[in-house]
Amino acid sequence: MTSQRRGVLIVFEGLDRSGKSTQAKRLADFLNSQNEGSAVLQAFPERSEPFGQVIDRYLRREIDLSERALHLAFSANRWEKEQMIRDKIEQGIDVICDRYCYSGVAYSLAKGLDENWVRQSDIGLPRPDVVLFFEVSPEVARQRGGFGEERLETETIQQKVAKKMEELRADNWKSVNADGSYDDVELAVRKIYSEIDRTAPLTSLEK
Ligand code: NYM
Ligand code: MG
Repeated sequence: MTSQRRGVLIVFEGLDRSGKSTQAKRLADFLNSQNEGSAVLQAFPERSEPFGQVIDRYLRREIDLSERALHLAFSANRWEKEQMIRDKIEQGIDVICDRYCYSGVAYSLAKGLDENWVRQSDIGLPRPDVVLFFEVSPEVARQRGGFGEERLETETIQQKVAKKMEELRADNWKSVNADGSYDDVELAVRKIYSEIDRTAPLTSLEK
């Protein structure tokens, strides 16, 4: 048996319109151009999965959900992908997530849910090797065409989420100044990627 290096779990977090989806895709495309099949891109919510479909209908205002039910649906949607993430990483494939549990926690805290309650449902999911925190100034976000049309994309909610996300920062977080050009940001992301230490085993989210 050949021992191969494991893949890494990289999470892109930030507000709507911070450019994180664009950059998550660029990183995945870059890695696959270097070595086909070496990275997969996973967006959360993953709207094609059963819980993701419920979330999608909520965001498009087709159905209503209570705040706690919505929170659990977002978390369940991550559990729908947990085994896939662990399998890829074990196979040496990098998993690049466009949002993860930090969006889940920040949005629910912004709505006033209890912190201990909110954190429970993600405990045990794989812990990212690095969280790229996209920081964009409100002016630049506005120039990019407002936050968006779906539920949760109002400026008031976004400001509260920004504050909560700031409080979630931990030692595996790296700030990315997302006001720069797409090319500059892409280079900054690649630099952070190249510095990830993949010698230690993947861990899980704890309390
Ligand atoms: N969102 C996303 C949450 O409220 N909780 C979560 O756990 C996740 C992953 O979904 N406004 C919110 C943030 C977004 C919305 O995400 C849809 P996107 O990246 O626009 O598809
Ligand atoms: Mg959006």
